Amino acid sequence: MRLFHTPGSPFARMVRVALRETGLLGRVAEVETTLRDPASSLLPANPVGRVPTLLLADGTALTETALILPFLDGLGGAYPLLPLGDVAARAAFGRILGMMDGIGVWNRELRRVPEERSPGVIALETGRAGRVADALEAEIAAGGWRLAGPPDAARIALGCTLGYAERRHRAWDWRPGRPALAAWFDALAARPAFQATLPPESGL
Ligand SMILES: N[C@@H](CCC(=O)N[C@@H](CS)C(=O)NCC(=O)O)C(=O)O
Repeated sequence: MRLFHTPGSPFARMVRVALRETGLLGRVAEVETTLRDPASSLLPANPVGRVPTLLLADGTALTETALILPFLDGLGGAYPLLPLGDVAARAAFGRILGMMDGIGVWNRELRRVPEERSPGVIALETGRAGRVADALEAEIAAGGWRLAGPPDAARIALGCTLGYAERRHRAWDWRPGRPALAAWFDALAARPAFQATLPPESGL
């Protein structure tokens, strides 16, 4: 199997962290690719052209993080990323994916030339990210989101989302007023799987 990724993608990083945490990395070759590029090595495998894309041995291209992580669970890793029947774990994972989607939209706006940016979109996504972060701060301060043992899909997704904000979307200063979330993130980010997949810093 081959995992197409780019070093800056928070979604691809979720899969890369999961492969390391579950001990499945030896079964998947990580292939760095390019995005929004007609010559991308990814396009012959997946016309959608997005990462993460997991290319299976029979040529099937599995895309979407929310589909790839459950597929990895079927490979018999060290522990389940999304335990079967655990609706709360899926809800938590889905919420973080929604948060990351919104930050991605916000980041895309900021990469436009200033006169093409939509203040309305930026305000909407700033509000969405802040709302979710505030909910997380309250939950963690109340003892939720414990970091005992290796992280499940939701924890991996949240670590990669905040890691994206730290290094590739610094327009969002998420730490002030959220000490529990900040301490939680710092503890998770110290894990070897996160350290091995740090995204490059961008100018934003
Ligand atoms: N919903 C997708 C989002 C993946 C995604 O947006 N990937 C970005 C990189 S972070 C991408 O490949 N963008 C290329 C493009 O939009 O052409 C998932 O969860 O995997």
